[in-house]
Amino acid sequence: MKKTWWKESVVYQIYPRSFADSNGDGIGDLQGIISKLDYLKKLGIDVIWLSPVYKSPNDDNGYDISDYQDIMDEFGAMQDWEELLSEVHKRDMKLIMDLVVNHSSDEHQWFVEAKKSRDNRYRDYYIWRPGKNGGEPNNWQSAFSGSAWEYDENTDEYYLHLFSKKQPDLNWENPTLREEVYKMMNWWLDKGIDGFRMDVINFISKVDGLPDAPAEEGKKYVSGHEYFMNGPRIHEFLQEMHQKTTANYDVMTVGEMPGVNHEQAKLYTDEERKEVNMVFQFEHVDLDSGPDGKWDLRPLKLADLKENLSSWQKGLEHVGWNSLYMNNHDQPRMVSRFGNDKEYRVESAKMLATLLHMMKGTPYIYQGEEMGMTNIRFENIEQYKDIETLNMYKEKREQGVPHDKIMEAIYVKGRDNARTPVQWDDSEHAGFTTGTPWIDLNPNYKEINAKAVVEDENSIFYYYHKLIQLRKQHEIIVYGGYDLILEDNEDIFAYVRTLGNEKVVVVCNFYGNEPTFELPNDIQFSESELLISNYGDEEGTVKQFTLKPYETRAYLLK
Ligand code: TEU
Ligand code: CA
Repeated sequence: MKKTWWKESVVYQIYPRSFADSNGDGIGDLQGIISKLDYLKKLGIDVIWLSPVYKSPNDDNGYDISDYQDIMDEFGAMQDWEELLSEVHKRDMKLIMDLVVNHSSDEHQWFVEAKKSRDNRYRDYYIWRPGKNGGEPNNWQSAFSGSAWEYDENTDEYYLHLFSKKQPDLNWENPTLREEVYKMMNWWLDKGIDGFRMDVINFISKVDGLPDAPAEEGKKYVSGHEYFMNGPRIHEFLQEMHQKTTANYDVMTVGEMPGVNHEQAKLYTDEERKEVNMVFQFEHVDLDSGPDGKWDLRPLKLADLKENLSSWQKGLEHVGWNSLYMNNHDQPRMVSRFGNDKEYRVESAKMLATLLHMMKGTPYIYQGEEMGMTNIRFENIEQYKDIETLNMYKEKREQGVPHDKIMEAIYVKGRDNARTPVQWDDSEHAGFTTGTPWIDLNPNYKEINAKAVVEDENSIFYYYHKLIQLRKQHEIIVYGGYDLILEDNEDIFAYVRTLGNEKVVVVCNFYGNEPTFELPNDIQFSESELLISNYGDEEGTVKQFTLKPYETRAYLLK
């Protein structure tokens, strides 16, 4: 397996709106990020993934772009961005940008033109269709509720939007549009960025004819995902994109791919195929969703998580590459979702971090994860800002679903869980802003904040720092093989990494019980070294020990 910098790196995701506000308008910005670069350097991360900072009306907080080559007013100006890139590089870190080209904003000049007439030269940059039987062209639903089609009276046609009606899908069947995208990508690459995270990039190839999806009882609109996820030309488009842009630079690419499985991911990330370096998969963050999607809550079974993460580790063990994440701006906070954010918040945060960072792949840390930030429970719906949440709330209330039932789903799965301002210290507004924050803070910022963790040598922050250092010190953590052990144990997630005559045994207790770990007899060794643990007063040996609640240990065996 070829050694490369992006396989050996740890990435930190910044959601700029909620990261740090430098000018008191209550909205995070680029100068705010610059002021925190030393904190990130201290954590030890290598790469920053910056969620969109381009001009946007913020219908979907920047994932609706109205100018791909200019900076959002609220975040600053292009010279602020140039300063950020230079300050990141000065600290020997790298910066990757978010590429959102499945759709643009409806306020992008291309769409403003396209709406003017059916024969406008930009018309086919988007996906327009006449209505059918007096309604939408097909029965697909938008990810943000309702139909995936919006009627345009002026030209008497509908346009497709898999997300909000202000996010019209771009028409990748149009080679002129594709060339526009590649030109824009090269413009950013020539500025010296170190790669792209590609937003729902496996949605860009749709099935010809955009057929109706099979109807579902009692539903006017249905997902239709089989007609736009991993579509017929997706590999062709990704290979063309790579060949015309990133192939010419020493950069990394990670494709966000809802609905991808590990067999498909092997094709997307096989280095011989030159498509993307790695993908963000969703299977592990869908295990606690029922058949009706994310809001249909289902308790997570550890057995499912063990099976799924292991299938990805084995699936891409020799060809392709994994991303390793449990948090981002779309997912609830991992310590609340997979751990215990009450009496074992610190222990379980460290246990989850160990589980991920000792696996094979590139780890991603989401802002605030390194201090164990938790989910939020706002009392009223007006405190929530996310379009996905607000549209769902409105739709379900119209269907007569009780307020409290909807709020329960929002508390567990809402995206605003990850979008409350980063908690820098225990001063007013947690040091995020001197003004009124665009979204309320989590009141626990008094106890959970960056100042507190930086001052506490036993904090989650320094635990992540140590995990990052271990990855640099031990090649086995990056390039070693993976094997699940104790498959049937209902409390413990344990696995072994192997490289040459070395092994790393990782043991994670997922609950508050106190199970006993026994090393399988077929794992032979002559010496063992404890690499990391979250309690610090280890009893027993790697061959057998009893785990405390949410205890984790990693041993190096030779
Ligand atoms: O997310 C794609 C996506 O599928 C998410 O909408 C996810 O499925 C959902 O949010 C789960 O709650 C990307 C961006 O990460 C997201 O922030 C954008 O809203 C979306 O694309 C549209 O650009
Ligand atoms: Ca600001």
